[in-house]
Amino acid sequence: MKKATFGAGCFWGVEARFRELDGVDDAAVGYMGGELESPTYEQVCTDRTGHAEVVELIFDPQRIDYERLVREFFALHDPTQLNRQGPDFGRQYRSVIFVHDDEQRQVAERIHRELDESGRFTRPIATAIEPVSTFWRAEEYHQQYLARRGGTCTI
Ligand code: MHO
Repeated sequence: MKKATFGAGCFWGVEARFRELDGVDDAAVGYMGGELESPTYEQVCTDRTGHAEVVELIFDPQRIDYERLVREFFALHDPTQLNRQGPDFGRQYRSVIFVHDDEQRQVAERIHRELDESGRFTRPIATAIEPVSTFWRAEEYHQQYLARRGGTCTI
């Protein structure tokens, strides 16, 4: 089993989308990439802690490879929006891939470059590629939020 971590706006919808994939055995939402230890949702929402809302995936590389996850990531949000995703504004909604090792970094950079050069988007890809740091698991009511409450997300 391996881990992958992505930020692509409001984490409710991102978690729901990744959970649908065969080979993704578990997913949890949380915060990464900021200064404060053990941040709360309210703190992250102020855009002062530097964290992004992220989804941490546990996947089986025999059944789904990292490249496929990165392609799904780019497809499920608009990676050209800087510090924003749809109606949600702030650094906490930034588009970011937190890479766990060099191999993940190479795949993420290659697909980022490929998409930038493809002409598929009229604006440059704003997605940051950052080294993984502490995953602060979000409050339980945010876990599988859409599955439990019904409804959809804006992305
Ligand atoms: N605009 C969304 C953001 C939620 S997401 C967990 C809402 O407040 O409903 O950041």
